[in-house]
Amino acid sequence: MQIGLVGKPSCGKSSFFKAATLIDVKITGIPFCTIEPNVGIGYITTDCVCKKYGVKCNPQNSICKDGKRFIPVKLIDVAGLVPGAHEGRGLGNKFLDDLRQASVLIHIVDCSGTRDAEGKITTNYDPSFDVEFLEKEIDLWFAGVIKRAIEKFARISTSSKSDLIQVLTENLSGLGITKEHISLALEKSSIGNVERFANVIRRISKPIVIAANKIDLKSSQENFEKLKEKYKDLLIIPTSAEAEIALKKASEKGLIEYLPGDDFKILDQSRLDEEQRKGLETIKNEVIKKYGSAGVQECLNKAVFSVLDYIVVYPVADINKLSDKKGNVLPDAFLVKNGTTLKEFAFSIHSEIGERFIGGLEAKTKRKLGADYTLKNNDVIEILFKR
Ligand SMILES: Nc1nc2c(ncn2[C@@H]2O[C@H](COP(=O)(O)OP(=O)(O)O)[C@@H](O)[C@H]2O)c(=O)[nH]1
Ligand SMILES: [Mg+2]
Repeated sequence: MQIGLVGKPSCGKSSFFKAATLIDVKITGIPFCTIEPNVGIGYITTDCVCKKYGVKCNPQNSICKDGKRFIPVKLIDVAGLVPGAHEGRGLGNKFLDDLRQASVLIHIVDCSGTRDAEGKITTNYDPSFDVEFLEKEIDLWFAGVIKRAIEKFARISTSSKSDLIQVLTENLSGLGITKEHISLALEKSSIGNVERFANVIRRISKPIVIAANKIDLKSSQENFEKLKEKYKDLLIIPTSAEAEIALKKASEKGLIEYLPGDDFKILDQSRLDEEQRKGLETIKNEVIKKYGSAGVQECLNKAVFSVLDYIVVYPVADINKLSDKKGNVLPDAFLVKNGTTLKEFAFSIHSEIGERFIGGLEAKTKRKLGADYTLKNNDVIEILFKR
């Protein structure tokens, strides 16, 4: 699964990316400093089931720290988008292309009001304009592709709905849009109004979470309240990418105890210099006390669990030992779409396991499970298949 980070130039995309991945990327405040997208691994966090089962786990492709499981996801930091991007302004077409495979977008909004729509320094800028223009640019980009697909459909002179779905699927698959997305969108809207249809299908295939960024600044805090008031149906999470970077750095140096998404604790006051002490104090007072956390982790988690409606499933080779064949306890944590059946899950692990699928066993109840069993959050599952 891929999460796309989008927003106008200098809103803090690269900072958010760095905060989430700890990959050193260019952060400048100069618009268009990122041209090639940065791709990296960030983590979704959840309470690991090791606590519930009273075992010490031994993750292979994820991390468990103090009972918190860190599950990797791919993040993509795309260059800044400006009004007119869908027509190619500011290399907009290329940048939009970089977003094709994203399942969900985090729109980083500079809430401070100190940057205009192009990322240039200004005062009293209203960030709600960004919320609207960015969504519109993506919708218009979708609309362009959909229009071409509809023209193609008109040429093959048929009016059957399944042919329409077929043509749309072929033409839109490059945008990460599936047949299911298209069927769902056609239930809600007709293709008669292309722009509306584009909006509906974009909401389904690339929903947006808003990161109200730079929340450490006073002007951002006022603008954040206004945004929440204005867009009651949007998920808006206050973030300070800069604070998250500072906390992770301080934690790496052993200066503080910090798990992403939580509060932090200073380990030894005497090891901090004056600048560090002041910085941490500001983060505590302006960010943590007011909003609970630096927000970056919450944004990633909400994107996956609330917006995409994913759950976590732990496949094992032996439900009694809760381990794989090599004895690693709770080795894997998989993110799967809520509603996934056991057999679909088997296929997603490996096509061969899917083809040889017999059934499954659930660790807590030791119950036998059939192909149609719907996976639940935190299930520990052994899949049975013909050897
Ligand atoms: N105060 C504050 N500044 C930030 C925050 N995030 C980013 N910035 C600053 O905003 C400017 C642009 O950041 P950058 O990550 O390069 O933005 P991008 O162009 O969207 O990738 C830089 O000067 C950052 O230091 C934040 O959370 N708080
Ligand atoms: Mg950047």
